[in-house]
Formats: sequence, C-alpha cells, structure tokens
Amino acid sequence: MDAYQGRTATMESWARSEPMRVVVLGGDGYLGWPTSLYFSARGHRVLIIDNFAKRRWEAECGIQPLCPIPPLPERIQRWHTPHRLRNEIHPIAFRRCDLAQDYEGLVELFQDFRPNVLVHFAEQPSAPFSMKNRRSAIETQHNNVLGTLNLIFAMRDICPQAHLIKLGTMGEYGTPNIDIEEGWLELEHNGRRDRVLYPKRPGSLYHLSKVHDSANLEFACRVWNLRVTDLNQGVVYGIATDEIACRDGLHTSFHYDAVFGTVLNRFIVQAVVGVPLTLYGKGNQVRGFLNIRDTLRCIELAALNPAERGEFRVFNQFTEQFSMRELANAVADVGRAMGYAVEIAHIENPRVEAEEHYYNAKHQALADLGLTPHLLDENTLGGMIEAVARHRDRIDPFSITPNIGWRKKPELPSKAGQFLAA
Ligand code: USQ
Repeated sequence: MDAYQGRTATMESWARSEPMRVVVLGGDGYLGWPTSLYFSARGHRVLIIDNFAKRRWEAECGIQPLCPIPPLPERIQRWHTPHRLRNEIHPIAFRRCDLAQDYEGLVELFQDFRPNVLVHFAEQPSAPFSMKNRRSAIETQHNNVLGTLNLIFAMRDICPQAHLIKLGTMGEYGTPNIDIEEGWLELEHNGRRDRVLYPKRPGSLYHLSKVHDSANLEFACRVWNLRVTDLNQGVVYGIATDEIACRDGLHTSFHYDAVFGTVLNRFIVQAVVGVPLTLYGKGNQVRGFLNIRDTLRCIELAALNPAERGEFRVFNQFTEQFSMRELANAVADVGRAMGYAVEIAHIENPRVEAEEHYYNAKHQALADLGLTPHLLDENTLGGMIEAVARHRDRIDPFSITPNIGWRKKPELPSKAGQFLAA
C-alpha cells in the first residue's frame, strides 16, 4: 500500500523513515533552490524541474541577483560533492521542462519519478513585472495559470495520490475591511449557511494569476479528488538558510531591484549602499512577513501532514505583520547603530494600493502543525546587513528606483494612434 494514502498521526515518523519523492517545480529560484537543498539534506529524493524563465526575465529587465548564481547543474554538483563522499544523500536530479508548454515532457517525468510530493514555485513571482506592459501581463498569466493547469492534469492522470503544495500569496486577499481567514469563509446569507472560498481582491495581475490558480486547484480537488495545500505566503525576507550557509557557492537568487526584490530585502540593500529607503506612499500599508528559513519549515510541515484526498487546504504562511513604515524604521535603527548613514524617503507610490487600511490575517494552521517562527529582530536585521555588505561591490544602485507604474497609460500602436488622431 502507498504509505501516502492517508494523513495519519504517524505521518511524520513514516516520512522520516521513508524518503519522500519530492518534485520541486521552479527549483532554480529564490525559494525553490533552498527548498530543494532542505529536502535533500533530510534524506529525501528530490527532482528539480525548471525552465530558467526567471533568468530570461532578469536579462530582459537588465538586472541580476545580488550574488552570482552559477548554472543549475553546477550548483547541484557543488551541493553533491562533499555529501556524496559520505554517502549521506540521494543525488538531486534535474530536468529542464516548461510546465506551460511541454505537457508530454511533464507526464514522462512524473511516470519516471513517481512523486508523492510536488512543491510548486514555478511561477512568474513579481507584481511589478506583471504590470510592466500587456506582454508581460499575458506572459505572467500564461506561465502561471496554464503551467498550473498542466500540472493538475498530469497529477490527475499519473500520480493522483501525490500531494501538491502550491505557493500562493497573501496578496490574493488584498486588504479587505474584515478579518482574513485561511482560504475559506463561513457565511450566512438569507438564513442559510455555507463555506465558500474567501473573496479575493488582489493588487496586481501577478497576484491575480494566483487567484486563478487557487480556483483551478479547488476545482481539481472537488472534481478529481486531488489533494492540495495552497500556501498563501506573505513577503519573504532573508539571504541564507542552514544549507546555503554551510558552504560557499550555494547562494540563492536574492533580488533587491525594483522588479523582483521584495520590500525588506530591498531596504537592507539600500541601507548598505547608502540609497534612501524607498517607502512607497504613506508607508502605512501592512503585510504579513516571514523569514526564508520559516518558508522551508512550513513546506516541510505541509509535506509531513498532507491534505486528504479531495481536500483543498489553505494555510496563510506568514509569522508576523508590519507596516512598511515600521520596517523602514527598524532597518534604519539597526543600520545606523552599525555605522551606516541610513535615510528614509517617501516616494510617490508606483502601485495602486490602500495606504491606510484594516489588516488582521489569521495564520494559525502552520503554528498548530508545529511551526516555531524565526521572528524579526535586531540580530536578524544586523545579520542580513552584514551578509549583503559582503557583496556590496555587486549592488547596482540604478536598478533600485521603481520604473514600473500601475497607472501608466499604454502607448497606442501607431496605426490606431493615427486612426484616432484622424
Ligand atoms: N514597498 C515599498 N517600497 C519598496 C518596495 C515595496 O514601500 O521599495 C511596499 C509595496 O508598495 C507593498 C509592500 O511594500 O505595499 C510589499 O511589496 P513587495 O514588493 O515586497 O511585495 P509584493 O509585490 O506584494 O510581492 C511579494 C513577492 C510575491 C509574494 C508577495 C507576498 O514578490 O511573490 O507573493 O510578496 S504578499 O505581499 O503578501 O502578497
């Protein structure tokens, strides 16, 4: 019998004794790479699937991660070398495959590898990229929505027992004026009660792509009996994990630019390089945050405690919430104490988002499974500043200024322009 057929109290001990067969989709990225190492270090069999679209988008935007990132086969080789000598891990396998374009390739990979866990990061992850222009919006939704659709069809036909752990985002909910529940809302209407997917009001076409994914995944659970955990993740910060820190050359793809950099990672780099911290608008926007190390533990907890067949389970994956102003002040305080001249600049908000709003998002499910969070404190901020300062020479200050606006009017194509002007 497939030991993965049901969630049981002994799941964690089973998974510890029997290696899981984990596919990491998007294993070359900021979170996919450390997740692959994390599962590998714990004795699981890992297959990375990636199409390197993120590297192409970086090149298109003229930006680079903070640390040089060697080609994936080379990174994997660096990870293997000392471990293999001691025969401690199963080698990480890698196959290039584009989820949205190569359904047959995906099916073959699943037939060969027979996964019981799939961790899905293989999505265009940037809100600004999705708002750049029509082409990048379509590319975002094509890559994300069609890739996830291919994935659930391949699961339905090849590995319906497997557990899909899908990275969603807290940004799917937006900033509603009521408490944010974990994916589902109990409601009463005209005297009748029901449980419905929580209403979504996302703030970018990237976040919206994940709303579409969530709807498709819930359908796949309800109609095809798949099992899915949708991790609605907050903003991740951090540059290192235990596996990455253990050896040189295993860096992850840490961004600080205005396209792929998330806010706290950007503030840290800005503090180091002496650029005023770019607080968008009033800075009273509130978001949920988590340390990159907690991302890995959350995924492990989801894998060790899988959803039931037919269950679409949603966890809100963040550990604490801050306003952007609070974050900027915290970085400035720590940076100044370390001798950096840190300034904060309120700049015009390039996004369309509420700058004053209610925010109370539940995040109990992962704590109930045993998450012990790494909370943000002076030591964490100081450690990030020190780590970034080691790569100071590679920081490109020109990539920090936001140059993509949510409101920007599209230029009319010349023929239409002439027609309208006529
Ligand atoms: N912000 C600033 N200054 C900056 C950059 C951002 O004030 O220099 C503000 C934004 O206006 C926004 C907040 O910080 O209010 C968060 O922005 P972000 O760029 O850190 O995060 P976001 O675009 O929402 O997306 C990021 C990840 C995405 C993930 C999401 C989680 O790129 O993949 O899904 O965080 S969440 O924000 O909870 O939706």
